[in-house]
Amino acid sequence: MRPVHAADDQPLPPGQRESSWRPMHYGRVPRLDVERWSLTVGGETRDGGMTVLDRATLHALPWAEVEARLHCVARTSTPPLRWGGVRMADMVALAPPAADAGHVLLAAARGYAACVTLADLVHPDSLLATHVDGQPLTPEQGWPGRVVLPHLYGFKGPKWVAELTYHHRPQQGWWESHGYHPRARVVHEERFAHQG
Ligand SMILES: Nc1nc2c(c(=O)[nH]1)N[C@H]1C(S)=C(S)[C@@H](COP(=O)(O)O)O[C@H]1N2
Ligand SMILES: [Mo]
Repeated sequence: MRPVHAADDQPLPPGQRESSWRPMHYGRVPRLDVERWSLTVGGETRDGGMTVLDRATLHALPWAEVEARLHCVARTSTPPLRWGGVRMADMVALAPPAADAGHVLLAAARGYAACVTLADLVHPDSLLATHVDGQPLTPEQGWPGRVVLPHLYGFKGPKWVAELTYHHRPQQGWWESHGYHPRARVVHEERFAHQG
Protein backbone atom coordinates (compact mmCIF):
# COMPACT_ATOMS: atom_id res chain seq x y z
CA MET A 1 0.00 0.00 0.00
CA ARG A 2 1.15 3.49 -0.75
CA PRO A 3 1.08 5.95 2.13
CA VAL A 4 -2.08 8.04 2.20
CA HIS A 5 -0.26 11.34 2.17
CA ALA A 6 2.50 10.86 -0.39
CA ALA A 7 3.23 14.57 -0.60
CA ASP A 8 6.50 13.93 -2.45
CA ASP A 9 4.55 12.61 -5.45
CA GLN A 10 2.31 15.66 -5.51
CA PRO A 11 4.30 18.83 -6.07
CA LEU A 12 2.35 22.06 -5.69
CA PRO A 13 1.26 23.56 -9.01
CA PRO A 14 2.25 27.14 -9.91
CA GLY A 15 0.91 29.85 -7.64
CA GLN A 16 -0.43 27.48 -4.95
CA ARG A 17 0.59 27.05 -1.31
CA GLU A 18 -0.32 24.16 0.97
CA SER A 19 -2.74 24.56 3.82
CA SER A 20 -4.70 22.04 5.86
CA TRP A 21 -8.08 20.88 4.58
CA ARG A 22 -10.98 22.85 6.07
CA PRO A 23 -14.09 22.30 3.95
CA MET A 24 -15.71 25.58 2.85
CA HIS A 25 -18.77 26.48 0.81
CA TYR A 26 -21.61 28.92 0.55
CA GLY A 27 -24.83 28.21 2.38
CA ARG A 28 -25.82 25.46 4.73
CA VAL A 29 -24.63 21.89 4.54
CA PRO A 30 -27.44 19.73 3.18
CA ARG A 31 -28.16 16.58 5.18
CA LEU A 32 -29.04 14.14 2.42
CA ASP A 33 -30.51 10.68 2.73
CA VAL A 34 -28.00 8.40 1.06
CA GLU A 35 -30.64 5.79 0.20
CA ARG A 36 -32.53 8.36 -1.83
CA TRP A 37 -29.43 9.88 -3.44
CA SER A 38 -29.49 10.09 -7.22
CA LEU A 39 -27.76 11.88 -10.04
CA THR A 40 -30.14 13.10 -12.73
CA VAL A 41 -28.59 13.28 -16.20
CA GLY A 42 -30.39 15.43 -18.78
CA GLY A 43 -30.06 18.14 -21.39
CA GLU A 44 -28.60 17.20 -24.78
CA THR A 45 -28.44 13.46 -24.21
CA ARG A 46 -27.80 10.93 -26.97
CA ASP A 47 -31.25 9.37 -26.66
CA GLY A 48 -32.98 12.68 -25.98
CA GLY A 49 -34.24 11.47 -22.61
CA MET A 50 -33.38 11.89 -18.96
CA THR A 51 -31.67 9.22 -16.87
CA VAL A 52 -31.66 8.91 -13.10
CA LEU A 53 -28.56 7.16 -11.80
CA ASP A 54 -29.19 5.94 -8.27
CA ARG A 55 -27.18 4.41 -5.46
CA ALA A 56 -27.52 0.91 -6.95
CA THR A 57 -26.13 2.12 -10.30
CA LEU A 58 -23.16 3.55 -8.47
CA HIS A 59 -22.48 0.33 -6.57
CA ALA A 60 -22.51 -1.67 -9.80
CA LEU A 61 -19.61 0.37 -11.25
CA PRO A 62 -15.94 -0.46 -10.60
CA TRP A 63 -14.41 1.21 -7.54
CA ALA A 64 -11.74 3.77 -8.36
CA GLU A 65 -9.22 5.64 -6.22
CA VAL A 66 -7.24 8.74 -7.09
CA GLU A 67 -4.73 10.50 -4.90
CA ALA A 68 -4.88 14.23 -5.42
CA ARG A 69 -4.75 17.59 -3.73
CA LEU A 70 -7.72 19.93 -3.86
CA HIS A 71 -6.57 23.19 -5.44
CA CYS A 72 -8.70 26.22 -4.61
CA VAL A 73 -8.51 28.95 -7.24
CA ALA A 74 -7.84 31.36 -4.32
CA ARG A 75 -4.34 29.74 -4.15
CA THR A 76 -4.52 27.22 -1.31
CA SER A 77 -4.09 23.49 -1.89
CA THR A 78 -4.84 20.68 0.55
CA PRO A 79 -2.30 17.99 1.31
CA PRO A 80 -2.78 14.97 -1.00
CA LEU A 81 -6.08 13.19 -0.33
CA ARG A 82 -7.04 9.68 -1.39
CA TRP A 83 -10.42 10.04 -3.06
CA GLY A 84 -12.58 6.94 -3.59
CA GLY A 85 -15.66 6.50 -5.74
CA VAL A 86 -16.49 5.78 -9.36
CA ARG A 87 -15.06 7.30 -12.49
CA MET A 88 -17.12 10.10 -14.02
CA ALA A 89 -16.36 8.49 -17.40
CA ASP A 90 -18.25 5.37 -16.27
CA MET A 91 -21.22 7.46 -15.16
CA VAL A 92 -21.25 9.39 -18.44
CA ALA A 93 -21.15 6.11 -20.40
CA LEU A 94 -24.42 5.05 -18.72
CA ALA A 95 -26.19 8.20 -19.95
CA PRO A 96 -24.11 9.61 -22.81
CA PRO A 97 -24.39 13.06 -24.39
CA ALA A 98 -25.43 13.86 -27.96
CA ALA A 99 -22.45 13.84 -30.34
CA ASP A 100 -21.99 17.63 -30.38
CA ALA A 101 -22.75 18.36 -26.71
CA GLY A 102 -19.30 19.19 -25.34
CA HIS A 103 -20.17 21.06 -22.13
CA VAL A 104 -21.63 19.83 -18.88
CA LEU A 105 -23.29 21.79 -16.10
CA LEU A 106 -22.82 20.07 -12.73
CA ALA A 107 -25.37 21.21 -10.17
CA ALA A 108 -25.45 20.63 -6.43
CA ALA A 109 -28.43 19.94 -4.22
CA ARG A 110 -28.32 23.53 -2.84
CA GLY A 111 -27.99 25.84 -5.82
CA TYR A 112 -24.24 25.70 -6.49
CA ALA A 113 -23.24 24.80 -10.07
CA ALA A 114 -20.12 24.63 -12.24
CA CYS A 115 -19.63 24.11 -15.96
CA VAL A 116 -16.89 21.86 -17.35
CA THR A 117 -16.01 20.53 -20.77
CA LEU A 118 -17.02 16.95 -21.49
CA ALA A 119 -13.32 16.15 -22.09
CA ASP A 120 -12.42 17.37 -18.59
CA LEU A 121 -15.32 15.47 -17.05
CA VAL A 122 -14.31 12.12 -18.57
CA HIS A 123 -10.60 12.57 -17.72
CA PRO A 124 -9.38 9.25 -16.23
CA ASP A 125 -8.70 10.92 -12.84
CA SER A 126 -12.17 12.47 -12.63
CA LEU A 127 -14.33 10.86 -9.97
CA LEU A 128 -17.73 10.96 -8.45
CA ALA A 129 -16.25 10.61 -4.97
CA THR A 130 -18.08 9.09 -2.02
CA HIS A 131 -15.02 8.49 0.18
CA VAL A 132 -11.81 10.21 1.20
CA ASP A 133 -8.78 8.58 2.86
CA GLY A 134 -10.77 5.35 3.29
CA GLN A 135 -13.75 6.95 5.06
CA PRO A 136 -17.16 7.99 3.74
CA LEU A 137 -17.31 11.73 3.08
CA THR A 138 -18.80 13.76 5.92
CA PRO A 139 -21.73 16.06 5.05
CA GLU A 140 -19.31 19.04 5.05
CA GLN A 141 -17.01 17.17 2.66
CA GLY A 142 -19.85 16.55 0.20
CA TRP A 143 -21.64 13.36 1.28
CA PRO A 144 -23.26 11.49 -0.41
CA GLY A 145 -21.27 12.45 -3.51
CA ARG A 146 -19.02 15.16 -4.87
CA VAL A 147 -17.31 15.66 -8.19
CA VAL A 148 -13.51 15.53 -7.97
CA LEU A 149 -11.62 16.77 -11.04
CA PRO A 150 -8.00 16.91 -9.82
CA HIS A 151 -6.64 18.71 -12.89
CA LEU A 152 -9.13 21.59 -12.50
CA TYR A 153 -9.50 24.17 -9.71
CA GLY A 154 -11.77 23.09 -6.89
CA PHE A 155 -14.69 25.32 -7.87
CA LYS A 156 -15.37 22.99 -10.84
CA GLY A 157 -16.27 20.15 -8.48
CA PRO A 158 -19.64 20.54 -6.74
CA LYS A 159 -20.16 18.86 -3.42
CA TRP A 160 -23.60 17.19 -2.98
CA VAL A 161 -23.86 16.87 -6.76
CA ALA A 162 -27.41 16.13 -7.89
CA GLU A 163 -27.70 17.00 -11.59
CA LEU A 164 -25.59 16.75 -14.69
CA THR A 165 -26.85 18.54 -17.83
CA TYR A 166 -25.27 18.32 -21.28
CA HIS A 167 -25.08 21.47 -23.41
CA HIS A 168 -23.81 22.53 -26.83
CA ARG A 169 -22.32 25.73 -25.43
CA PRO A 170 -20.55 26.63 -22.17
CA GLN A 171 -22.88 27.57 -19.31
CA GLN A 172 -22.38 29.95 -16.41
CA GLY A 173 -22.13 28.24 -13.07
CA TRP A 174 -21.73 30.15 -9.82
CA TRP A 175 -18.05 31.16 -10.11
CA GLU A 176 -18.08 31.42 -13.90
CA SER A 177 -20.73 34.14 -13.56
CA HIS A 178 -18.34 35.97 -11.19
CA GLY A 179 -15.49 36.13 -13.70
CA TYR A 180 -13.73 32.86 -13.03
CA HIS A 181 -12.28 30.80 -15.84
CA PRO A 182 -14.54 28.63 -18.04
CA ARG A 183 -11.89 25.85 -18.22
CA ALA A 184 -9.89 26.30 -14.96
CA ARG A 185 -6.99 23.94 -15.65
CA VAL A 186 -4.55 24.04 -12.74
CA VAL A 187 -1.33 23.52 -14.74
CA HIS A 188 -2.16 26.50 -16.95
CA GLU A 189 -3.25 28.68 -14.00
CA GLU A 190 -6.59 29.35 -15.66
CA ARG A 191 -8.04 31.34 -12.75
CA PHE A 192 -9.95 34.22 -14.33
CA ALA A 193 -11.93 34.47 -17.55
CA HIS A 194 -10.09 37.62 -18.67
CA GLN A 195 -6.46 37.11 -17.77
CA GLY A 196 -3.35 38.97 -18.53
N1 LIG B 1 -21.99 22.61 -3.45
C1 LIG B 1 -20.82 23.28 -3.42
N2 LIG B 1 -19.73 22.71 -3.94
C2 LIG B 1 -18.55 23.35 -3.91
C3 LIG B 1 -18.43 24.65 -3.38
C4 LIG B 1 -19.61 25.25 -2.83
O1 LIG B 1 -19.62 26.40 -2.34
N3 LIG B 1 -20.79 24.53 -2.86
N4 LIG B 1 -17.21 25.30 -3.38
C5 LIG B 1 -16.22 24.83 -4.37
C6 LIG B 1 -14.88 25.37 -4.16
S1 LIG B 1 -14.60 26.98 -4.61
C7 LIG B 1 -13.85 24.59 -3.71
S2 LIG B 1 -12.26 25.16 -3.65
C8 LIG B 1 -14.12 23.24 -3.18
C9 LIG B 1 -13.73 23.21 -1.72
O2 LIG B 1 -13.90 21.92 -1.22
P1 LIG B 1 -13.82 21.68 0.36
O3 LIG B 1 -14.97 22.45 0.96
O4 LIG B 1 -13.95 20.22 0.55
O5 LIG B 1 -12.50 22.22 0.81
O6 LIG B 1 -15.49 22.84 -3.28
C10 LIG B 1 -16.15 23.31 -4.42
N5 LIG B 1 -17.45 22.72 -4.45
MO1 LIG C 1 -12.34 27.40 -4.14
